[in-house]
Amino acid sequence: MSYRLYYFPIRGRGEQIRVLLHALDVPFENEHVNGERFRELRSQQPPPLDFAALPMLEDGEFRLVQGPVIMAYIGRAHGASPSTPRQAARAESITLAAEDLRMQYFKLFGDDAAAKQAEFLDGPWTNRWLPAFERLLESNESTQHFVGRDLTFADAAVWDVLDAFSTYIEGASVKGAPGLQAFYDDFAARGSVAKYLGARPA
Ligand SMILES: N[C@@H](CCC(=O)N[C@@H](CS)C(=O)NCC(=O)O)C(=O)O
Repeated sequence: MSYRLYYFPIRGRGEQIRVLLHALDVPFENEHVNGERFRELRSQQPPPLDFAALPMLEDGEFRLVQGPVIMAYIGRAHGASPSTPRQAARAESITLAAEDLRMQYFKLFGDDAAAKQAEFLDGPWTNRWLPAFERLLESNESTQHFVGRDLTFADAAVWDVLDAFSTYIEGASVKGAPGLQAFYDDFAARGSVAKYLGARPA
């Protein structure tokens, strides 16, 4: 039975999961949850959504929420999670950092979006986040990955949040961090990822 991913019909917090599944060539079904369906899911008893929020991954009878944990679950199930406890913890730590950055990203819309975005790009984006990710890549044994020598779920999590900024925040790019830029480009060029990116809706 293939996975079923429940998320709104946008990229948001669901996209890192879609990108990871494509990177691993793992088949899955998207359930694009509209407002009415979301209300229905929230009103069902017992509630399928533990915390009344999406994304949710269904794996047969098993349902899992919390994006970063879904990423780790898929990684562990499909050989994209480090084998030692320390390296696995590093991958989780980096995935949660990507989520921290994503939370900053969500705050950059709405009232005064242009001013908030410019301030973030001049400040934390340049001074904190790009150097942190660049440093992690440089200190890893392979500069193509964040942890170890092979693809892990942390790579997909970081790639996706960088992609959200690059796509939707005017002026955001990873050009100032050459190692990160190379990682970003290499990840997007992976066969199954490139195929998905070429076909996904805007
Ligand atoms: N920590 C959770 C956050 C989940 C979350 O806040 N999801 C949002 C969409 S990105 C949601 O369902 N919002 C609808 C609502 O809270 O009513 C995760 O990473 O999955």
